[in-house]
Amino acid sequence: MALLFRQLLLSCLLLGSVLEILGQLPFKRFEYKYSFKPPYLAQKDGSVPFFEHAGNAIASEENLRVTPSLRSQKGSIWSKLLTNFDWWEVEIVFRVTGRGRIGADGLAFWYTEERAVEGPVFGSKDQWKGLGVFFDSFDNDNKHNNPYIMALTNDGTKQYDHQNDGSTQQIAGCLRDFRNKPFPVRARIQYYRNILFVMFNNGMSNNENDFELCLRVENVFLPSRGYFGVSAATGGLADDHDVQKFMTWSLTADQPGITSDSGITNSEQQKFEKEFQNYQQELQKKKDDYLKEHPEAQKEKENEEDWFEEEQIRELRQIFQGQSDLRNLVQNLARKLDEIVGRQENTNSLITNFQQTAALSQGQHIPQVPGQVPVQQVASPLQRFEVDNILAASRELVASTREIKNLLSSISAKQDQAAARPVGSGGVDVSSSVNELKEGINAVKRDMTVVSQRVHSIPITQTGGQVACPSVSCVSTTMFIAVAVVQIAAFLGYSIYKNSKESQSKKFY
Ligand SMILES: [Ca+2]
Ligand SMILES: [Ca+2]
Repeated sequence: MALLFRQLLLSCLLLGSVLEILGQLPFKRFEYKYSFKPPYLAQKDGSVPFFEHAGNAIASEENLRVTPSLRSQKGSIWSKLLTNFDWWEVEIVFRVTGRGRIGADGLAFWYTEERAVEGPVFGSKDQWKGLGVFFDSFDNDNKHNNPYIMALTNDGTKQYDHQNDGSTQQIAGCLRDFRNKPFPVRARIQYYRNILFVMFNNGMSNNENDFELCLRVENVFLPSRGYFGVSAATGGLADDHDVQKFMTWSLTADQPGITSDSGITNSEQQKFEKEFQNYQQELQKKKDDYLKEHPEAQKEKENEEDWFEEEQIRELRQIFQGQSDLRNLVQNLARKLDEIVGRQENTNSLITNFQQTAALSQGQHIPQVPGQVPVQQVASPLQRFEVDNILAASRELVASTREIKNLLSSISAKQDQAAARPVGSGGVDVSSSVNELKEGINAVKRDMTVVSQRVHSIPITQTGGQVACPSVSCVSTTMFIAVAVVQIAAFLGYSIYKNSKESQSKKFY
């Protein structure tokens, strides 16, 4: 009960906070001048539009290798333009890969007043003014807490404490492994109304929206305008640090173009969109031209991936994809179950409230609201376990009815048997035989009496003073005994015949 109540309370709180968040959700606008992504991330000359990369960074069509996996490398890429919006969200899609179990040093995202100055903090300048979000691979302080993600703000006075992995300087952080993942990892860094959010997708699934919260800090005050940058460094150990996408959105409280607070109107937005489309078309045209000139390049590119995928890796990838799909399915199921449970609990609480208020307001609860109560009763959803109980009970009922039926039919069958079975092996049959015997004997007696009466009633004809036998017929004693014996023998024979017939018929049962 307490658990149920707690769940209910939690879901209510969650709903409340979701509604609150929905009310506060900013409007997003993609800022292509602060973004890069494939295809055609880099142009023919190796430059990235609106960005500038430096150090050991190499740009290709598909990604930007901030550092290759060589010792003591430093590389960076910075937006050329200063931001022209207050709040923003940046999503970086990247990979940190190395052959070793441990890698170094890490990758950093920057939003700073200054740009493109090489230095010791993941390849960039120390004592920065603004925000750094570090993906620190190497465990300098040996606390077994790396790879680690952390956010550090700096007003230009603090020096990064490399030896302790900046553990005392961070404003927040989370322990997440981002090295050697099957899919690119993603970090979503949002700065809106002085709240800093970092969401992280650990690249264990190919679901692009599989983000989890890494950190959330309130009252973060960053320079109102700044440059975006990414830098990376390697040390004695080395990883490849590859950025595949860097996407920026400006965030506003009001829908752009409707109010003038953000200074952006509908026409401006359309202008930007058109400009972006033109740019994309131009880029596409140039690429197509290039491919026309070098058709072999396209083929090589297409086949490259097949060449590099070994059989084992492909198998592993397929297994992993299967697992990921399963995981997604399970996650979806869990989400749906939560949803259903939440809905049921909400409905239950509503019904309980309704019943309580109805009971409190009036003693005559049901007729008071004739239209609603039956509807509520009909609509009241049963708990899952209640439904199960009812089903189990009905199953039991059916089973017992069946048993009773079987019992009844067997009883009636036995009755029929008993009725059809004329003689059993018990004393009843013997006594009936005895009775029949007695009756037979009685009949014989009666016959004898009748005969003797007849004998006595016959008029005596005197022949010389002697009583003579009647002339008609006169039964002698031997004759009488012989008749009696024949009768008894006949009766016994019939009796034996009857018994043998019964025993034959019993064999059928
Ligand atoms: Ca470190
Ligand atoms: Ca550490």
